[in-house]
Parts: sequence; C-alpha cells; structure tokens
Amino acid sequence: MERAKTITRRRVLAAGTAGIMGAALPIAGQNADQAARPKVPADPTKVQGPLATDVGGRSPFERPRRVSFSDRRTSSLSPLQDLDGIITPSDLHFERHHGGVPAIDPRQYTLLIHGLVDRPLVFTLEDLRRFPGRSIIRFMECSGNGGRAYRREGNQTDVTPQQIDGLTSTSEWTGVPLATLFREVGASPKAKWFLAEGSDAAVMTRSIPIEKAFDDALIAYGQNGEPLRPEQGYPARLFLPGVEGNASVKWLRRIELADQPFMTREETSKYTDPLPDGTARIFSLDMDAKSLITEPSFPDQLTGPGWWEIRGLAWTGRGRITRVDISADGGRTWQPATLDDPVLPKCHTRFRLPWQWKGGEATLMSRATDETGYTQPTLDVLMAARGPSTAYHFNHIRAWKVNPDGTVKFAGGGA
Ligand SMILES: Nc1nc2c(c(=O)[nH]1)N[C@H]1C(S)=C(S)[C@@H](COP(=O)(O)O)O[C@H]1N2
Ligand SMILES: [Mo]
Repeated sequence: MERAKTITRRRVLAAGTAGIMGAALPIAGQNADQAARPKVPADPTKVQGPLATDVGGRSPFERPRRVSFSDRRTSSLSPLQDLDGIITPSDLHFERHHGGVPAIDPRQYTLLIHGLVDRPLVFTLEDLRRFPGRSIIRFMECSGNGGRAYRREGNQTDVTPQQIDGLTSTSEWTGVPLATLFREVGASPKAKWFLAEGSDAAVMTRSIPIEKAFDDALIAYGQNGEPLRPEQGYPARLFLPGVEGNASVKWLRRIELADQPFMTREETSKYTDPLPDGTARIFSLDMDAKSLITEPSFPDQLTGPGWWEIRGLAWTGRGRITRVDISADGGRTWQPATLDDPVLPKCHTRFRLPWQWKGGEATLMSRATDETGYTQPTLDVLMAARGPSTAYHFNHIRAWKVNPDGTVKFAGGGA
C-alpha cells in the first residue's frame, strides 16, 4: 500500500499540482486490495510469444489510421489525437498530392539544377547522398489545414483533431542543404528566386525566394531514419522548414534559378489569399504560430471529475514556440502550459497542463506565442483581417467544449 501511495505522490509532484492537491489523492487507479492483481502464470516458460521478426509492426490492439475526406484520396490526415510526443510515425505522416504518388526507381532518379548558374548540373541520388548531410526535426503543414475550423461548415461539433487539423506532421528529415548544391552549380548573384518542379502527374511547380536556399532549405532523402516514404516524395524532395507544405515539392526533378518568380498556377490561382479589400496576399509562405489541444477532444468522454492532463501541439514557421497558454473558461482566464523537451525551431512542440474538471461545462482553448512575440489570434481577429473567402493559413485559436456528461465536442473559435 505504502508503495502505491509513494508513486501517486510522485506523479502529483511531477504534474506540479502538489500544492493544490494537498495529500496524495490518487488521480486514477483502483485500490490494490480490491482490484485484480496481475496474473502470474505458474510456469513462465510456457508463455513465450512469437520469435524475432525482420520488420516489426504495431500491436494488434493499436489501430491508428490516416483518414481521407474525398473519394479521390488526394490527401490523408494524421491521427493527431492518437499520437504522443512530437514525431509523427512515417506511415501516419499526412499526405497531399495533386497527381497521385509516382513510382520512381532510385537508380533512374535525377535532379537538374540550371538557369542563372555557372555550371548547370544533374545529380543522381548517389550524388546527393555523397554531399555532407544534415538531419533536422521540423514540422510540415499544408496551408489549407484547418479550413474546416475557420469556415465552421454546418457548425460541426463531432470532429476529431485529425479531421480539423490533421494536415500537419513532424519528421526528422535528412538530406543535403540546398545551399551546398547552389554553391556547387555556382548560383549567380543575379538569381533572386528558384523554381522547384516535381515529376508527378501534377508537375507541381513553385517559386521560392533564393534566401530560403541559403538559409535552411534541404533536399531531403531521409525521413525518421529511413528513406522517404513514396507518399512523402521518394526518393528526394525539397523540404522548406516553416513554409507552407505546398512549396516543399516532392519527387523533385528540376530546380531553375531566375531573377524573378515564375508565377505558376500554384502560386497565383492557388496558394494566394484574396483579402476583403480586393487585394491579395501572394507568396504568403511562412506558417504562423498555431496550437491545438489533442486531449481531451472529440470523441473522448471524461469518466469523471478530477485531474486530467490537457495535451496538445504548438508550432510556428518563425522559430521556436516560447509559450502556450490554456484557458478552461472560454478565454476569460489563461494559465501557462509546460512545454516538453525538445522545443525546436519550426517544429511541433508538445504542451501539457494538469486541469481539474469540476464536472460542469468547460470550454478548453490553447494559445501559442512564438519567439518573434507573435501570438495566435482569435477567430474573430483573423476573420476581420483575412475575410471569409480566404482559403489558406487558418491558425486561429480553437476550442473544445466539455459537457457535464463528460463528452467533448469541437467548439470552433470558442465564441
Ligand atoms: N510534386 C508534388 N509535390 C508536392 C505536392 C504535389 O501534389 N506534388 N503537394 C504539396 C502539398 S499541397 C503539400 S501540403 C505537401 C505535403 O507533403 P506530404 O504529402 O509529404 O505530407 O507536399 C507538397 N508537395
Ligand atoms: Mo498543401
């Protein structure tokens, strides 16, 4: 008995609530005198399971799944509510593709870099791997992510974090810095933009300011310790940390340097934000600070009043997250959450806050601030700035309503 109590107290201290809680009341668990003890087989040698396998799999009891909205399956969303920590397992990384997933033989793969350069060069995958490499843990988010939360279609309440915001994921990306390749080809000082072109049926093309190449752009061939998944651009993609996902062109086959942007379809007709005053935001590449509570969320049902840990993810394309505040009363009062190590730039950051549910109605919200001092806006503020018809960059504060029966429903911007 004493042992169980000690563990409980330690847990409470770890959660930083000892002061509020006083004595070591268990947060969860049954009295060990009454509960069933672990079953111990008489002969442990008789319970040996399957032998070692060459490639592992998930426990059959865990079934996280990406989901797709459209029958055309042009995208699938990460199950954010099923994940701990900050890394998205590669097979659950969200996908977005405009022309399917091409099958590329890595031995046939080439990347051409030309335009305003001294020496146009073609690189094989082997060539790319030979350059000094780099691994970075960074998020990638589709700038169309969260449109559902912004428009509040049908005022849906029975939607999961995955359905609202599942077009964001974090991986460890490995590759060669684009700056290295630009030095290799001898990028001209006249080059101000570069075009990235994919080899999928959509021939995705985007123009990127040249500074990004010399900052932190990567030609990535690795994801979470293994080659990129086909869905993520195998065998090589452009990866632009902190930038809207669309510009991280997958199945990359060509880069052209120029003195101006190319004004492709994807940066004029698409990925441009019409504003209420008749102008438009174009090349709005940076992802603004955002956060989302992933637990509790729909379809959770809290089993009773008491201590629950509010958990979620925060991220920003402009550096590190410096704080996340949580409100349990619809935005009237806020409390700072704890940020788990590591807090990396342009990366999902895990936040947590112990919360005592009294059993009544509560509206849970999270609000992220990044190192530039920018704070995630309310839906009203964002809507006033961008208007109702904008189609990208929906980073406003989200809300979840906890009902007296413990059910949790999506509550849009909270108001
Ligand atoms: N070649 C190519 N690159 C592409 C796309 C595409 O359709 N074709 N989709 C873009 C979009 S809209 C996004 S959000 C990201 C998604 O990357 P992911 O599928 O690895 O998550 O890839 C981008 N790169
Ligand atoms: Mo996207």
